[in-house]
Amino acid sequence: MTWTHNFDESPDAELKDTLRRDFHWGFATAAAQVEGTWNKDGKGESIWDKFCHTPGKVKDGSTNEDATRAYDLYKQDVALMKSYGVTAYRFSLSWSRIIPLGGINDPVNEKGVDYYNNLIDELIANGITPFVTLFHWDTPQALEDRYGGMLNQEKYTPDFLRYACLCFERFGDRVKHWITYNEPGVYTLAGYAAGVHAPARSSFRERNAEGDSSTETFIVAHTEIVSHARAAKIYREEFKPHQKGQIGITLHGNYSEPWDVNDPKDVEAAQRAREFEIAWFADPIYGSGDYPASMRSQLGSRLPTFTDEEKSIVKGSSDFYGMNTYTTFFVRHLDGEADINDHLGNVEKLDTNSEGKSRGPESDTYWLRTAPSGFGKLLHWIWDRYHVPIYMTENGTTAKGEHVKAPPSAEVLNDTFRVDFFHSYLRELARAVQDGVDIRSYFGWTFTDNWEWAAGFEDRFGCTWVDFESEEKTRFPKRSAYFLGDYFTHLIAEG
Ligand code: PNW
Repeated sequence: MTWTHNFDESPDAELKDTLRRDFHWGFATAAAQVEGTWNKDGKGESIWDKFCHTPGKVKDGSTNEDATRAYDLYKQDVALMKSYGVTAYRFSLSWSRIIPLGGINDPVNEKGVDYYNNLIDELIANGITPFVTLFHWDTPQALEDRYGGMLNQEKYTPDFLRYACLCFERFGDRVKHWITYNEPGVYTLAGYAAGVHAPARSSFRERNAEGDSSTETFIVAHTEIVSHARAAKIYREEFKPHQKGQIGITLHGNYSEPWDVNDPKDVEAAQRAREFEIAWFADPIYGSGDYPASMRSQLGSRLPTFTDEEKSIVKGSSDFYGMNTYTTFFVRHLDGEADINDHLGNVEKLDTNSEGKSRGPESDTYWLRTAPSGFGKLLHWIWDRYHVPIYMTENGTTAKGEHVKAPPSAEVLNDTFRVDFFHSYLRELARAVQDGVDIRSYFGWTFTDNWEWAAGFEDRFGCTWVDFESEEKTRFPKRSAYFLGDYFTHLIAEG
């Protein structure tokens, strides 16, 4: 079944040909969420493999052993993406598939390298530009066991750099768009502050046996920022001159609106919340070169400091701003001293504002509501503060009622809720471009329904419905996949 869309009327008519001719659009995925083949063809264990085999950690009790079987079905997937009209595909490499034990002196798994070579070749043969993320949360378990993974910056960094170099060497002749880390913030907040993601550490003993949310969260973030910068430096010095690619980092960030726009404390709190969530990583890399003053004043010495040498390589270490964003929250200030385990900036995040206005319609994911106007404001906020080209690397939603038995009905596949989400956000994106914001890509999250981390298979983010019960993980296109193709044809300038 296909659907065609018409954009001849206002306000879409005014947005025609707004995006640059070489604008990239497509879908983003992550290795641990789609590949499957978790322990075959030489792949080593990652922290997510361990996490999902620990009872009680994943909502539906599932594992990612098979996921969508993207490892086996990559040719079929590339053909399906091509039929959607994408021009680019963002995927991540599984570190422990390439170096099963992860470390600088550990052996390389050539079968893993072959898999990514084949995927990259298949994409290029089909006219699809690969965007490659080195790290999307799946640290090799062996490194966690050896020295505590990213908690040990000194031991971890050489291991990460060797992995990064190997990837530049083996894939960089064809990959011209590199992303070092996906959402270093969500990795550390969920894995070390809340303890609900791998490696499952926090101060909360009812949930995690070990960890300290008040310190480890910031230590791990520091390791990510500095090792990103070292990888970028090596790429720029040793690979970029002949490979001629770009390298950067992808940060998460939702928009924060004041709960009461007339209360200066809430206005300040909203800005502080944006700093704790976004500027935490973005200020050192794109801005002042250091952590925001608001964070230093709340966290004191629990927030690490950059050495002069670190500062000099971190600032300017990303060629572009890789941006993942999903939603907006209303933010109300809290009085008194912040809790020791606070990571938000001593604020409360709410679904309605002081006038009772909702932040948007509910999806099938508790934190995610459709909130396009916040997205438009966020694009301006990032552009005004950092002034670097923005690559949108993830954006998308779940929709209620899609968690059904196969085969899905025509009604389920006609995912108007997701179409409305994309439509409203892309209008904001195109308007921001008209206002002068430099945006160069958009990757929908995500290509197919997949294994949504601790939410298991219950949160379906795909533009393609997947029958997870079937051996073939049968794919059924949803309307939103075709919507994106049609709308980008309208928005991207011709020729
Ligand atoms: C991203 N938040 O994570 C990840 O990059 C994907 O792997 C993931 O599947 C996708 O978004 C959907 O969850 C996020 O709470 C998780 O704001 C949580 C948030 C944002 C991004």
